[in-house]
Amino acid sequence: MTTTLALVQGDITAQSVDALVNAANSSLLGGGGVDGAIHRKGGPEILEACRALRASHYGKGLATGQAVATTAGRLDARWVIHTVGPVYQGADSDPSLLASCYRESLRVADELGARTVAFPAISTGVYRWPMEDAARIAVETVRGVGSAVEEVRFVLFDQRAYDAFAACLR
Ligand code: AR6
Repeated sequence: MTTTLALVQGDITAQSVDALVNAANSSLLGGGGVDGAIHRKGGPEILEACRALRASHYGKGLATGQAVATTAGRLDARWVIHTVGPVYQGADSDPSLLASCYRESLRVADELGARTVAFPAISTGVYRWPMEDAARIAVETVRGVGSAVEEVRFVLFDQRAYDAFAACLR
């Protein structure tokens, strides 16, 4: 089955999907940007689930490029898939780690049986990955993954991000 790629400009926490992807950090204990918005709107159940995951599996933190799911709390979704994007480091950056976030998130989504998945533009905020490059990596990776997910929805916060993703989809 082919996965449909959709683009929306807006707030990822307002999406109604099976799974929302969170641009988290390795602590899994929250932060700013998308992460802050997801925890604020989803409520304390998500943080509780993250703490439990840390205690059981990720005492040293979730590695960059990996993904793990929790409840979505009060969000209009069944799961939040937390993934840790790479911090942009200019020429020393490793695009395969950013690609891995999309691939691993979709692998987790498949395991869960999620049919609709919303992604933010991972690593393009606090982690400073240039938007055009991040958009290309995101679109190419999702297109290349064989997943049972029916719809991947990229939810872009502003016009510039939307335009960058739209250019890659054309
Ligand atoms: N919905 C959709 N996109 C958003 C939203 C939202 N509500 N809020 C911000 N964005 P960032 P990162 C966009 O910083 O770069 C956190 O503190 C934003 O404009 O959320 O992967 C974590 O805890 C940008 O384009 O994630 C980590 O420490 C994109 O989402 C660190 O930030 C990603 O920005 C992760 O940094």
